[in-house]
Amino acid sequence: MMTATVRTASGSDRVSPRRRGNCELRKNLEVRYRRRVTRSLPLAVLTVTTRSFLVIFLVVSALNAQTNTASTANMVRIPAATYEMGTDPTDFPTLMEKFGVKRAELFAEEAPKHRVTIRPFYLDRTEVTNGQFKLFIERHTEWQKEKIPAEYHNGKYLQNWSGTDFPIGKDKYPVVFVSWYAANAFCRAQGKRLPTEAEWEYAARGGLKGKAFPWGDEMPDKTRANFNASGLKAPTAVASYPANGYGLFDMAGNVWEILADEWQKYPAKANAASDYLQVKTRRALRGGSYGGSPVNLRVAYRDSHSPENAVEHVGFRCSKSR
Ligand SMILES: [Ca+2]
Repeated sequence: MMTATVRTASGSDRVSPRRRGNCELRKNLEVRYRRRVTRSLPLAVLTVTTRSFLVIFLVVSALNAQTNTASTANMVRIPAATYEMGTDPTDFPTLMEKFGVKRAELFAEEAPKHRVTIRPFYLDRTEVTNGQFKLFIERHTEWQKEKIPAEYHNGKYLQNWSGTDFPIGKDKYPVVFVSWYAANAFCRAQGKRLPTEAEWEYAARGGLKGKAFPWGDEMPDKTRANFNASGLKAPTAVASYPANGYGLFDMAGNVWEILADEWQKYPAKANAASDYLQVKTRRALRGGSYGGSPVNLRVAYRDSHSPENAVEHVGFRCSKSR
């Protein structure tokens, strides 16, 4: 078509005026058509591209929504916050009197009270159960008690289990005799992580400000938590006591909870380990246990142990960044 038009135009002296007019008309129409195509082509490409991106975006969003819904099941969303973490030393005398404690050093690790900011995150409603941990070791066999490398536990890992079976009837009980490494591995396998101390303390407060326990300032009793005065001398099934204001169970008592953080004086510095299996330093614990005194159940109380330690009164729960 292009070749014919050029040829006609170049030979215009030899054609009649009428034919010349037709040729010019055709030429004009072709120029207009080419301009229109040239103008509309990028628009068409843009429309197709936009539609493709929209379809891809919707599919990816739907997949993400499914993933988030699945991985945050049985978790509570804790909002972003800036709060006063820990205890002021001027409160030590009052605390000593209230809890019948003779040594101020018991509270020393909680001081100074300091302001921390946390980002929004999700936290498991309950401590991780035996039933959940069994599913984990069935998929990740390297964490079974017969296979776990010696450096990741103290010789008592899953001591109360028989092979891959937890004690009969204890499906909903918190898993214990787990090391910090195994707790980490479990959370990572769920797309989660261990909570930080700052996150855990804020979540334990359940929306209350400056209160001693997840429920307020009233002293613990056997209707509120599993601790030494409950007289059970063993863990209970998770969520056997009332939840705090955020819907979290057993933030006071039942079993101590392993946290991500290295044991440090306040204010602690962020110290995310690039490889958790290389960690050698002590790690923070929170919340007290079935054997703990009321003072241990306070939201600000701190304790710690070695990362390989697997004992009968320590378990964990997982968190997840938003
Ligand atoms: Ca607990």
